[in-house]
Formats: sequence, C-alpha cells, structure tokens
Amino acid sequence: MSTIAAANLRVDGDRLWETIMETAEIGGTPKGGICRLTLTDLDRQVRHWFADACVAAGCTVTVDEVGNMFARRPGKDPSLPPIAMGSHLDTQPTGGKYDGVIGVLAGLEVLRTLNDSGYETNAPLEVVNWTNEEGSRFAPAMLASGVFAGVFPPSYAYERTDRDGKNFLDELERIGFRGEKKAGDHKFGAFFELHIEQGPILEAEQKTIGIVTGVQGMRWYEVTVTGTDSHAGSTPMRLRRDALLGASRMVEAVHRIGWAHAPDAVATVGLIESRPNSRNVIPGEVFFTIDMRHPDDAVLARMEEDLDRALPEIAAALQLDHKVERVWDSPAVKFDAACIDAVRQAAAAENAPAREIVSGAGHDAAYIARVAPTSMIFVPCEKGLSHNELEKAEPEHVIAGANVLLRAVLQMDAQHARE
Ligand code: HGY
Ligand code: MN
Ligand code: MN
Repeated sequence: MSTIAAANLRVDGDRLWETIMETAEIGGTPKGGICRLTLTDLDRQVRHWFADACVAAGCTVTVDEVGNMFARRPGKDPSLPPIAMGSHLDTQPTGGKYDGVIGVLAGLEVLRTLNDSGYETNAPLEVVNWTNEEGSRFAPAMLASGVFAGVFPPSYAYERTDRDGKNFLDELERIGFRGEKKAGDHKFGAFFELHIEQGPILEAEQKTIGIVTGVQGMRWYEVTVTGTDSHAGSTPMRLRRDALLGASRMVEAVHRIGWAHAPDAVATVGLIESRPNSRNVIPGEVFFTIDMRHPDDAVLARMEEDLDRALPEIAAALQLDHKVERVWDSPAVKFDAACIDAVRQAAAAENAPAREIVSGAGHDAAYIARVAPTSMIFVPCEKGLSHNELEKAEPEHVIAGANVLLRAVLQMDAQHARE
C-alpha cells in the first residue's frame, strides 16, 4: 500500500476503546479507577492479556531481564531497527483508567489497523509495556525503562524493596516475568509514547493534541526524622522530642520551597509513615518522601539547596535527628526534533488543534530519549486530573491521539526508508 493510501488509514476507535475498558476491569476499583501495582498478580494478569492480544495480532512477544515486554510486528526489512510505541500498564494505588494504558493499547490498535489494511512497514514495529513506570511500589519511577536506557544496572532494579520489604526481583520472578533478554540489547529507530497530559493546559486551551517537546527535571528524596517515642499523658510538653511535629514543619517547608519557585516549580510530600502510630504515644520516628520538579535543572538545584538549609534548622530547633537521602534525579529532557515534527505533521494531517507542551509528569520516554529519537503525544484529560480514580479522557481525544501515533510512526518509517 502506498504511503498516500496509508495517509487515509485510521484506527478502529471502538475497538481501541473496548480494549481500554476491558483491561480497566483488571484491578478496577468501585470508584472507577484502577489499582494495579507493578509486579502484583493483577499486573501479571494484564501482562498476559497484553501478550495474548499481541500474539493474536501476529506479533512475537519477548520479555527482558526487568520484565519489559516487546511485541514485534515484522516489516519488509528485518535488519532495520524497529520503530517503537509504548508506555506502561502498572498504575498508582488510586490510579485512573488512562495513565500509561492508552499508550500501550493505542500501540496495539496501530498494529491491528495495519494488519486489517495489509500495510507492511519497512522497519519492524514494536509495542512496549515498560515495567514499574509509576515508581509507587518500587522507587524510583521509570525504573525499567531506565535499565533499558542504561541509566540503572539491572542489579539496582533487583535490589529495590517496597514499603512492606518485598523485593523487586522476587516479585518479578513470582509473577513469571523475569525474561532472558538483556535490557537494552536492541536499538529503536524511534520511540513514540501517547499519554494523557495529566495537567490542565490542553483542556483549558481546547487543544486535542499536545506536541510534547520534553519532560521537566525531577528529584525524589527520602527523609527519616528521629525523636523519642514516649507517653502522651505523662511527658511534659517541654521534655518532648516529637518526630511528627518536626516532620510536619518540614512538610510546610517543602510546600514553601515549591511556592518560592512557582509557577514552574512543584514540590510534594506524598508518602508519610509515623511510628509507632499509636494514639497515646508521642511519635519517635517519621519517614516521608519529597518529590520536587522544575523544567530548569539549575532551579531544581536551588530548590535542593533550600531544602538542605530548611530541614536541619527545623530538626535542631526541636532537638531531633534527621536523615535526608536523594533517591532519584531525572534531569530535564529535550525530545528529538524529527520525532517532534512527525507528531506536529500528524496532528495537522488529523486537523487536530494542537500546541507544543513540556511534560510535568515523568514518562518512560524521558529515559528512552537517551538511546533513541523520541517524542510524545498528549491528549487532554478532564480538569487535568490524574493519579486519581476519577481520571477521565474523552474517546474522541484518545482516538485522535491514536491516529496521530499511527501517522507519526508511518511517517518516521517512510522517512527512515528514504535515508
Ligand atoms: O511521577 C510521575 O510523574 C509519573 O506519573 N510516574
Ligand atoms: Mn504514566
Ligand atoms: Mn502515572
């Protein structure tokens, strides 16, 4: 089929939407979201669903040593590096139906559409499901795409433990997804990730497509504050070493640092554990996490300096000990100009109102951009709400995003064939 004829190819929107709703049942929550943490039995279930669907679409499915799944559709020339699409099927504990999922399932839908039309690409195509993008169960986020991109050795991923002390490698083996394939053993000709924006901009500007030019910088920290757990009734206020009071002031300080560098900075304390967590014991130890982000790495460094000043001051004033560890540093990323342009042209061909945008959220594409020409396609979500069970995307936006993905992939394939 000529590329002109390919220009008229469109995904089957109903079929795509059906796959999104069908997989949403795997870990579906009463509020309409999904709780499908990485390397759990539910993750195993959706992985088998994905592998079966890809095999039924004529793909070969391989799994690498950290559980990344690659569904390959042959092209005319098997020697060419595959053009890849993908995202993640793991979710937040109170995740939505669309975060990550639409990037994987739109990739599957692109393959199905090409099968229906008998269109043969020059290069092979691959649809990828990256392990542990969310970083909610095992920190940091984008862990397995990071291993694929050579940012972390597999051993680093294997050693990660969740808050219950469960180990990444044990869980990966338990669900049967520790593959033989070396992570990063094959190159991509290009990588495209379709994702909801998870922010308010596209909806506010009534744009259907975000032409994603890059991802902001982000850093994660873990803080342990130590005081003395003692009796809530018999310990006078002046003799207390209250770790939760210290942590509370530190949470306020993180919030202040975010505001000090707003509007582009964000700073969040999302996870906090107070021990012994008994109503009549003064907390002796508190563990909490910090997530700070900014499009400019230099500002992110200044935010970290602010943190390094604020936390010791707070601890000293309350005679507390504390430990801060930076556990993740993902610098700001700029995507590949040719891939960005492919998305821009595809959106124009779709007559979809579009604008350029930098991603506030982290994505596997941020790491894959280190080893392959990469860009992303955003579609709006209602009120920009995400990492929330009420996350909502409109079918026509997701379908338009899938058509832009299809076009961008075919354009990049044709472009590489001409080179
Ligand atoms: O944290 C993030 O930005 C991504 O959703 N994992
Ligand atoms: Mn995501
Ligand atoms: Mn997410």
